[in-house]
Amino acid sequence: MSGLRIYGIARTRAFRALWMAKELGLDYEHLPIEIGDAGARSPEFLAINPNGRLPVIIDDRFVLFESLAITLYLAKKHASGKLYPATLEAEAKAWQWSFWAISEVDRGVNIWSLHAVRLPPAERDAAKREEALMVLAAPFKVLDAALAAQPYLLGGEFTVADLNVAAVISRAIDMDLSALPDLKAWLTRCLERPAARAALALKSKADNETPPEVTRRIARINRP
Ligand SMILES: N[C@@H](CCC(=O)N[C@@H](CS)C(=O)NCC(=O)O)C(=O)O
Repeated sequence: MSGLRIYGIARTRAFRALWMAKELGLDYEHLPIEIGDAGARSPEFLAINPNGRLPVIIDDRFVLFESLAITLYLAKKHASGKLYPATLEAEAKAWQWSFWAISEVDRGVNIWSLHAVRLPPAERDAAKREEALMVLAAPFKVLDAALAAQPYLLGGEFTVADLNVAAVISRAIDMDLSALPDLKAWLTRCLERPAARAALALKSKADNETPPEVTRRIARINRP
């Protein structure tokens, strides 16, 4: 046992850490904590992550929050020179794509999926869905163009940069991506990896078991 604990139900951004742990073949404990007062905002959890959000990991006694900081840390610790780039420049490119994913596309994909897939049909807001698609249009074109030139974000091999961006936009696989063929092919390729499929199975199970009131809460607490 590596002493790694991953907190957060797989429906949340904990999916990203779970995918990385599976990609690396790590032995870990998954604590499928729920959002809100029953889980991530309980006094015990706030003592670990004062943000009250998921995911967080404890690796032996090292505590880390922010999903993509977690994946970068795990990749660097366990797969330097493989999943984690060996050169300074390639490492910086992995950071570039990771920060890009969080700042440019994370929120839009989340809002789109709530109002296209996850909320009960009668509660989906078409205006929010359309606005999310408008916000995503320009960055998705950038991603599509980057992937027209090479099969993966840093070149010929799958790395933490691909895992981070593909994990952040994984719910976009349900969008009509026909105008973005290189993005679509790359996202499909990434999500078909055995580690991704195993993590996605956990995510789908958690999605299917999520009561509508939790999904409503997620839609309510989404920051504007
Ligand atoms: N930037 C953070 C965002 C974390 C986040 O917002 N997590 C959501 C679940 S996916 C959460 O815990 N929401 C519950 C809340 O804010 O009360 C990360 O990537 O880890």
